[in-house]
Amino acid sequence: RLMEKEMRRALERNEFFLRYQPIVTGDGSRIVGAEALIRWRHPKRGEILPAAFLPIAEGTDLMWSIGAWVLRSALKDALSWPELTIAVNVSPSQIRHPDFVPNVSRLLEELGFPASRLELEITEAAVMDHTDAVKSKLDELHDLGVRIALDDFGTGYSSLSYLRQFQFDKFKIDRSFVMNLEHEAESAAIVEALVNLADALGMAVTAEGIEAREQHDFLKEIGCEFLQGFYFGKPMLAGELGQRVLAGE
Ligand code: G
Ligand code: G
Ligand code: MN
Ligand code: NA
Repeated sequence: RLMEKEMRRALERNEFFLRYQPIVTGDGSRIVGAEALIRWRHPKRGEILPAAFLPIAEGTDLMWSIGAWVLRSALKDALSWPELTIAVNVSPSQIRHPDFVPNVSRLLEELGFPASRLELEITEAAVMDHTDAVKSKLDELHDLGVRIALDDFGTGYSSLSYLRQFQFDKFKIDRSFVMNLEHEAESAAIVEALVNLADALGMAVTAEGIEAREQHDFLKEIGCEFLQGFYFGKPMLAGELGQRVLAGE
């Protein structure tokens, strides 16, 4: 429980912060969005990645508090980037919280933030159980104009049926498929099929984890709509992203 107590204190002391990773057009020429990624600036341990602390918060009211902080902070930062879509990750327990949809709706109103510029990233784990309850919440958000993306697509075990059941606007091709696509015919074939699937379903698609030029060349060739990865930009501070946007990237 030590970590949980520390996290509560971290929230009070403002030790959490967000990095933003750019999302670019398929040709790589323009930044059209950014994904908010939480970090913890620990007074003794330095910068801690979410994998080391979010799993401990998940399922407790702490995850709700952290999630609400992330949403508010990301939307406030994104007010400075009026052309960008801001992507925010939502945990399974967060979406199940009774105040989730009202909270999103209140925040958009309070900040005057256009719903269409907010994209919520949901994993399969979040839609797997309590399917009906989650579906009606996603429908409500969708009706508000918020965009819904299915994150880490292809890594779960029944992704395709989720595409039928839920009104996702986008899916994000997991980086495990992109990582080796220049060396593995299977990975390349899967990525190409997924890009075609998005097209056939009228959905947007982002390929994640692009690190090499060969990977970009392939994705450009097959017409992948959006791209994200270290090759185009690592998760960076809000100020750095702002500079790149201002520079017309
Ligand atoms: O930031 P990093 O690349 O280390 O992210 C690791 C994982 O943590 C990713 O799966 C990402 O979705 C998740 N993550 C990062 N920031 C947040 C957040 O603000 N909320 C939730 N629920 N997950 C996050
Ligand atoms: O929410 P999601 O699981 O998609 O979180 C994105 C995670 O992927 C973050 O931890 C981010 O730092 C990481 N990431 C983004 N681009 C790359 C990349 O090009 N290579 C690798 N190895 N990780 C990446
Ligand atoms: Mn994500
Ligand atoms: Na992902």
